[in-house]
Amino acid sequence: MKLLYSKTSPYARKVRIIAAEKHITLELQEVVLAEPDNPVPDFNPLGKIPVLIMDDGEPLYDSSVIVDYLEQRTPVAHLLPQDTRMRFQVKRWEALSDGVCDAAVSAMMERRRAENLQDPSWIARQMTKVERGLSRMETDLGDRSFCVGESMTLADIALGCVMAYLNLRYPELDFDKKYPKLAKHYARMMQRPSFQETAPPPV
Ligand SMILES: N[C@@H](CCC(=O)N[C@@H](CS)C(=O)NCC(=O)O)C(=O)O
Repeated sequence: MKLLYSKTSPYARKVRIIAAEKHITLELQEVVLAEPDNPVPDFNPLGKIPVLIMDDGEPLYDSSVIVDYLEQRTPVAHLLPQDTRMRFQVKRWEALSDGVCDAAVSAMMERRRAENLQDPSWIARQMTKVERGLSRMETDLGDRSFCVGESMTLADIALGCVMAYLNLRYPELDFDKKYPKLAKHYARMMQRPSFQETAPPPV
């Protein structure tokens, strides 16, 4: 199986961590989305990464679909609880984490436009989603070690990818200081090889 990815994509990192935790080997193909002839649209009409190309050539996207596929592929290291209520709590953490990333990515794209073309109200609207999401997660995590239950799940992985991405793209906002429980959680996750091996390079 081949994963189209970039080193800074938080969604692709989530998939790479899940694969590492479940001992699933993925062939990695790094792509540059800014290059007009990048292969991603051939596999995902939305032109987004990650895309998983399965052994028979069929592509899977988006990241939450790929995660479900990897989870069902092997019983090694279950990252979604069997209990239905807990399972949907984990999926909600994933949705909130991905949604915070969506808003952060959207604000970042707007900030990259020429200054006279930027819409500050759009950036503010997206960053409000980021702050509301982080604030909810800080409250919900509290002083617990894991987002849901007593062991690591997809929720912890998705949350960890958010914090790293925000620190990479918005270092000046010092989210670690504002959300210390989330920062502590990320530091704990970073003790795992799967997190260390997939950490985004400094930009
Ligand atoms: N919901 C998608 C989001 C993926 C996404 O937005 N990826 C970004 C890279 S971090 C991307 O491919 N952006 C290119 C674009 O939107 O055209 C997922 O979870 O896979």
